[in-house]
Amino acid sequence: MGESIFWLPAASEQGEQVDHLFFLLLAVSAIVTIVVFVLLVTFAVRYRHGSKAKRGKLPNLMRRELEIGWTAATAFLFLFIFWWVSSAQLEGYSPPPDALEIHVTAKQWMFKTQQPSGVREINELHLPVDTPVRLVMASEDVIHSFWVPAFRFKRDILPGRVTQGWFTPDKTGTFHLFCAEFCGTNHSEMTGRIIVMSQADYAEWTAGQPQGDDLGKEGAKLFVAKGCSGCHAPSSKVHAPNLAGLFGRKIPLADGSIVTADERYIRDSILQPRREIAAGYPPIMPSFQGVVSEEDLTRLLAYIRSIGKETP
Ligand SMILES: [Cu+2]
Repeated sequence: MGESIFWLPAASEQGEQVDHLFFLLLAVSAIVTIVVFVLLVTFAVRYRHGSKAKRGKLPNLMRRELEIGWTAATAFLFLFIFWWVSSAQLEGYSPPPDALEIHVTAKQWMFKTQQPSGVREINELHLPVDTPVRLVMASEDVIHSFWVPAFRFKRDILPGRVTQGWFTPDKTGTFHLFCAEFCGTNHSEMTGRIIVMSQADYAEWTAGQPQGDDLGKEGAKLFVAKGCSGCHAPSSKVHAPNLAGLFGRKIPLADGSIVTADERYIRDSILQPRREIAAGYPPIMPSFQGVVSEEDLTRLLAYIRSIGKETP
């Protein structure tokens, strides 16, 4: 379907699936509405006051079959929709491991984005086409929401938490980005552009940008500057976990449970280190709440992620 004031064509693989689902729901609603109205009008005419239509009971057998028929049919239809929606939703939470990682920091009233190469943008994001993109998002103040209508992608960005989401743009072009959560006075101006380019154009664009340090390198500097390395460096005399090889591993906790060392866990461990203590370590780490900014956290996370592949 082409673009019109009623319809914005999907520009991501996931968006097409959302559209199919939307049209299925629309068709089901339309069919039900039509059936109800046709029966309503037919019965109103047929059984109007004084008409000679038969008004006796239906035969018992037919009544039962009708009941079973429509109950089973609607139950199966809705189970099918439930299965479809939930599998699409769940897929939305498990990005492919090779997805391009984009960090987004939202604040009143802008989106700051950073590419794996270190390139930073404000209210803009350049992406290559046909490449899965994973967003790792944090807020510096209030709740925002990253909404790209053409990608059928909307995910809240919450203060105090890392949220993630992914999509695969499959058309080149420029697409609107909106904040979809009322976040203060200038919320309506919190908009931006997603520029999807061919892979070659994207490579050229990246090469032409002033290269910032990549996030991981900035994180490595912060790791020393904020004193993390004092305890977490392999040479340290403090009994603290060595962080090389940590990312993505299953970590046994002091309370007997097991967590995956993902962004959520590492972020919480920096801000609330007493909450989930790794088994075998004393709870001596101080909280870095208020000491490291949301953007610094992003850098530290990128650094810890980057050394995650090294064997400890
Ligand atoms: Cu906002």
